[in-house]
Amino acid sequence: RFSTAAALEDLIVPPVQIAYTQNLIDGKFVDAASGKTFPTYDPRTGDVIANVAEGDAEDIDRAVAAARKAFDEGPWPKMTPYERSRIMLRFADLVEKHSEELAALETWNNGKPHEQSAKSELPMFIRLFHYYAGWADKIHGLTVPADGLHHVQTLHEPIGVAGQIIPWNFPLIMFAWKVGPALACGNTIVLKTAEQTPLTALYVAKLFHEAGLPPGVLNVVSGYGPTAGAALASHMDVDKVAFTGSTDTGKIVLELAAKSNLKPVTLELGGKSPFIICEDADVDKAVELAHFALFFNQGQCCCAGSRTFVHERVYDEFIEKAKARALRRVVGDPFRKGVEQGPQIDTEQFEKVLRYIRAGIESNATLECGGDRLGTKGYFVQPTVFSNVMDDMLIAKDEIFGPVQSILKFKDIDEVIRRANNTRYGLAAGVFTKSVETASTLTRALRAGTVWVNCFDVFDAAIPFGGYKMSGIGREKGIYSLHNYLQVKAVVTPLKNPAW
Ligand code: TXE
Repeated sequence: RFSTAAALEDLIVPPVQIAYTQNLIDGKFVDAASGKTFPTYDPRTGDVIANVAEGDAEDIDRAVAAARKAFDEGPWPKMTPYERSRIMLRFADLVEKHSEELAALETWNNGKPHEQSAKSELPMFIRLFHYYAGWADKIHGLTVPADGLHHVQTLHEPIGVAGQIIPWNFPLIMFAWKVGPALACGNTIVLKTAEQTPLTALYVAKLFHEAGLPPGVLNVVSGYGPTAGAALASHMDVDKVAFTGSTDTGKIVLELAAKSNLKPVTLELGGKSPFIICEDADVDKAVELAHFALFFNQGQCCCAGSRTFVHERVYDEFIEKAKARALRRVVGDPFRKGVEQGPQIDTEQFEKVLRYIRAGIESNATLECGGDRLGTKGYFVQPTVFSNVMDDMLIAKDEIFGPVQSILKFKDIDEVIRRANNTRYGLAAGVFTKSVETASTLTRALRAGTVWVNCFDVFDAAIPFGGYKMSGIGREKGIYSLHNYLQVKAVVTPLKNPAW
């Protein structure tokens, strides 16, 4: 039932050239200081598509020096907010003009369906920069009614040089979530991309300079985590670090920040989000939404609805239909029209997903469908559904980050609240019900940074996103994201006449 071998044998050639592979430091493309490069791959085949400059501590040093200079000497933080906003809007226009190449490059390097890159992620990227450009001239402090004979006000100032480390699952969107608020607030940036997906960030950073961004304001370094990433997190001249990735690496980043200069850290980490289908649910709709909640982006979403809790009254019908839907899922060359699922990002992630599938089978969960790789090359995995999943099974506890749906049965609301919250994560949750009371009870009780009611994965530039518990620290997007990139300065001035 899968769209298989034929589609995978005859791959579509991506309609884009790879123009930028060097690091972008101080407004110029440069080789790595060591002269080294590393390969970046096409996940459809595992073939190398380009060799990219391999940045390490030395390149991070150079990039931080450029960002420091651009911050301390300007012009970026000293420009009027309106001028910054104009450059960000011009950048968004240029991205729009280059959308076709960027969507092709995103899919080529990441493996996500081209329709998703072109119709959803590029428009969202542009929307995010419009949103943050709008904030640039609306950031202001307060006057404070303090006791005593003083006039008190706060200035909201940029924090300085921001170090940003992003993952590979949404290379462009993660760029926008990090770079947008930092630039709107007047900071300068050193961004380290994920080693799997360096290409689109270099392309858009080049467009930013064409739009008028001064040199040194946005520096992009490609490279590995333990070298380039760690150097950025521990750099004494970086004033703030923002990270998205695994919980284990998040802990390392926090430790490096603490051990160096105590820079503030925001973290957006892993998840094991519950998606709760109540007894009054329209089963067909619930199946479709739960399927989307888990399988979207090859299951490579930090907020994936990866524990599907189904009320016992609708459980059997749900399983039957969830299995049928997974079997209908179209897997294949992500450049082909109608393909819903491309390959996993790389061999590590592919092996990890298959390992969890084996663990599910060994722990006696019922394998309803899938369970293996698809085809013989690249990193394609069959859409997989497990039923009869118990809370203590590995597949119910760990973040699999792949197309593997785990379905669990529940009896009543109190029980499902307790079980849904029984996790070290708390990124997101989904609730599916016709009852307002049930929805309100669940949304209050669930310990997660986002609760989607009768919907899932609704992302919007204005909606804050982030985790409770070990899913992270801080919020991205929306007004909340600006706080990550601002310092508050209290200014206290004596009054001459106490009466005033
Ligand atoms: O993550 P890492 P990986 C989860 C998901 C996935 C697992 C492992 O479960 O299977 O993490 O993926 C940089 N100092 N998520 O190995 O290592 C690295 O170069 C500083 C969830 O890709 O966290 C990359 O840029 N930086 C997630 C970024 O951290 C370091 C998205 C993420 O890589 C570093 C991705 C170090 N010592 C994976 N080591 C989400 N929350 O969306 C690595 N990095």
